[in-house]
Amino acid sequence: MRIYGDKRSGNCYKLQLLLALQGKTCEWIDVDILKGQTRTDGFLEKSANGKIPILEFDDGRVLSESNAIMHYLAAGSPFIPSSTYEFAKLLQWQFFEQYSHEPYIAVARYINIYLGLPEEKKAEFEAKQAGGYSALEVMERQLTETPFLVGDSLTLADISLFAYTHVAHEGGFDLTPFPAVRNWISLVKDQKGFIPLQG
Ligand SMILES: N[C@@H](CCC(=O)N[C@@H](CS)C(=O)NCC(=O)O)C(=O)O
Repeated sequence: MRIYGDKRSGNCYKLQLLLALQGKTCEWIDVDILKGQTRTDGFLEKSANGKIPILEFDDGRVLSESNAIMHYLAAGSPFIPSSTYEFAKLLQWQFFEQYSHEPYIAVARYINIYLGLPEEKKAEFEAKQAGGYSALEVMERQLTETPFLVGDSLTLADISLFAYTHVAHEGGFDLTPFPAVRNWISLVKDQKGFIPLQG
């Protein structure tokens, strides 16, 4: 089993962090998205959507989408709550991450960190700010009530949202007005096995 990923990518870091928190390792194959390595015929044959991360099994099966891969890697672990309500809450946060958080905060960070904030991308970068701040407000509200997104302990929801929230400043976001989010970032960093994003 191997992961194809880019160590600067938050979506790929989700998997590295989850594995580290579980004390597990997995073979890792570096993919350079700026060199178009997700768009080669060989890669598209593995995963038609042409994005990393992907998890490839020894028999050739492939899983894509970071949050789906996390469910595979964490099956049966305490990172997935057993109560139906809490499990659905976990999914709620992962869908929120993909629709209301990542398209703003991760994309602004991509424009800044990967592309170096070129002049022709500045309007797009600015346009991502309002949506990103709205997502942070939603998180702040929850994290004022509970230490983790689904209650008292860390779940996949926290790992999914931690990936880009803790580097939100790289997308131009100031976390100063979000004390509960900042406290939650510290709580995640304090987890046994925690590893930082290596990019
Ligand atoms: N929804 C996907 C998003 C994956 C994604 O956007 N990956 C980016 C890197 S973070 C990528 O592969 N970009 C290269 C490309 O689109 O060619 C997930 O969560 O895995």
